[in-house]
Amino acid sequence: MLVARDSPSVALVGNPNTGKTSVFNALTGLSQQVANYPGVTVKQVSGTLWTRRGPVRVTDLPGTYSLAARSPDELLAVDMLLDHLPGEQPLDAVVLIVDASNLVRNLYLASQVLELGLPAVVALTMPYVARLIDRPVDVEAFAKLLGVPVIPVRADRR
Ligand SMILES: Nc1nc2c(ncn2[C@@H]2O[C@H](COP(=O)(O)OP(=O)(O)OP(=O)(O)O)[C@@H](O)[C@H]2O)c(=O)[nH]1
Ligand SMILES: [Mg+2]
Repeated sequence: MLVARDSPSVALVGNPNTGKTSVFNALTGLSQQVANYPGVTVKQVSGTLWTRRGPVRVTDLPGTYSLAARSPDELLAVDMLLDHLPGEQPLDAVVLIVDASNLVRNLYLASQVLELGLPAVVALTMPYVARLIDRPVDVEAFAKLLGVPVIPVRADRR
């Protein structure tokens, strides 16, 4: 796949089945497989997001529950984050994909990734589902708590 090198590099990081690939497809226009079960993405895939300031390299990663990887695909996601993947350029920023309907479970990885200190933004997926189950997320309070911007998205609707 042809992807701009030497442009800023951003990875989509999050728990399994949180909408990472849905966000990736929306940003890049590619059609990587999306399905409603964990473990769909098993290796890193990169694409290009065209912005007014030029191309950004966006990488979709397998899901992981923590930085202590327990499977080969989790390890790949963690290695990418820690700049341990040969041939991959270091990340300039991270987009944390957080499932609003599973907020507490997602906080474990989110806090570990934020501690790495890379510039980060949270894409809060499934906000509508969170409201349906009567657990809406206070986006402003959540952003204040994490110290990074939080953007609610309907990833499945681009
Ligand atoms: N309702 C709703 N569904 C979503 C949203 N984002 C993603 N989905 C659905 O959630 C499921 C998982 O989406 P994926 O994009 O495959 O998730 P992933 O994080 O890439 O999953 P893995 O690669 O297995 O870790 C799919 O059925 C999507 O259609 C959202 O914002 N709202
Ligand atoms: Mg995926």
